Amino acid sequence: MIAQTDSIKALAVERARALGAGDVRVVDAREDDQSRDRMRESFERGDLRTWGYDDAYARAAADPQRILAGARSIICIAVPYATQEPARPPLHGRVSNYAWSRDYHTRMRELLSRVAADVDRAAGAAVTAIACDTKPIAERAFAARAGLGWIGKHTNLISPALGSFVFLGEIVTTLALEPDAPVRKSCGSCARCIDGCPTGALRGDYTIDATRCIADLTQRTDPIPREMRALIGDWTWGCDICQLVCPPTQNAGEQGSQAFVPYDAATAAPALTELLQLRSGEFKRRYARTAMGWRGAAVLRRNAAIGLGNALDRSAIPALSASLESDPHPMVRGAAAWALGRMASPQAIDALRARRTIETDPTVQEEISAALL
Ligand code: B12
Ligand code: SF4
Ligand code: SF4
Repeated sequence: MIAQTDSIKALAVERARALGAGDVRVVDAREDDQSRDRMRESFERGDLRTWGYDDAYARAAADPQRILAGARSIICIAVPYATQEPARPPLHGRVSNYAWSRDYHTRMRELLSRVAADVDRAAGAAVTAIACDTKPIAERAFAARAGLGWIGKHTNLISPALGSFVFLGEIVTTLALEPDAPVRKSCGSCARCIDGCPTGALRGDYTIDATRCIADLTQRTDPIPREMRALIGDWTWGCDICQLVCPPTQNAGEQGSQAFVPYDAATAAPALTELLQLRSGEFKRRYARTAMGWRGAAVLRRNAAIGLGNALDRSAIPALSASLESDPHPMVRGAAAWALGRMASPQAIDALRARRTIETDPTVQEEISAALL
């Protein structure tokens, strides 16, 4: 049986690499107490309160048995995705590199299912279950224990060879595969991600207040807290700053394959005044196939308004005024009001005053009042 599991591990590694994995390692599937405790502490602090994670989630995410009863090993897979950022003209938003090509959930599922099917076939039985992002499993902790890399102060897993721009995926199996050794590395005295984070989300002790992270803020479906809006800068979706400044990630370079190159400049660097007009037809055509497609068009329009408010370019006032006047979603009208308040030019003030007399939604009324203060 040992010879058989050795050859199954080698098969899984070879197949995953052939399908785009940059590294593949195995960890035993025992419950990860350290990760459970760290998650609990994080949830108690409220770091993930926008996600509704709780104690039950921490217990489940630390225990691979919840994914597959009888689990004995996890094949942890890292797929590099960094490719070159396209040029961004003024008034164009910035999109995190994980979201500017085909949705990674779909790709990772394809890769993981194909490798898992090969493992099942070699074992002569169904011995696997796959996970990527959406299932309760502490992906970074298991990846680190498997030896794919170490968890950095920006809280992402850093592979010594690939950097941190890697997606993680797991094949949980009932087979007892030979585990790999963890990487003995840490960030040492480096603090570049902490200094670089525009919102102060990173504490420096390998924890994050995710409610301050731009990646979280730009995918909220409720209004972004007012005090955080200016800190978002030109990010339309996600944020890469803490990784772009990270030395091992810089040294790794752009190792994403052609498949991760942006669909087009409009997806990776959208013109914000156009994004402000985004309706469901164009949304489905352009964004639904990416990882920024899951929160809907109004969230992207809201983010465009915030980006324009931060650009402080008065040429955007007509577009913002039109949004304030006629966007069907109060959250977007509210963000447009905020952006116009940032401009504070006579034209922007006029638009706010005009809308104040006819706006019926109390949340937008409140945004207009705050913008006029
Ligand atoms: C919720 C979530 C978010 C939230 C919260 C992020 C966070 N840091 O917790 C938000 C929306 C902010 C987010 C942002 C991003 N995310 Co996200 N996210 C997730 C998700 C779904 C759950 C993470 C979670 O449970 N967080 C709760 C915390 C407390 O637990 P944890 O992150 O699992 O890990 C902690 C424990 O493992 C513990 N720990 C355990 N043992 C040890 C040992 C040591 C020594 C140390 C120091 C720590 C430690 O420390 C870890 C860090 O706090 C995972 C997928 C998954 N199922 O894991 C993807 C995931 C973590 N995200 C991912 C990505 C790509 C991103 C972004 C880069 C996207 C972007 N560019 O906008 C950013 C990165 C922002 C950042 N600095 O973290 C990747 C990370 C890949 C990688 N290389 O690490 C994942 C794994 C998805 C995937 N399958 O590839 N994400
Ligand atoms: S992704 Fe951006 S906002 Fe989030 S921790 Fe990193 S630098 Fe800060
Ligand atoms: S920037 Fe420095 S401290 Fe932050 S994760 Fe990278 S190596 Fe670690």
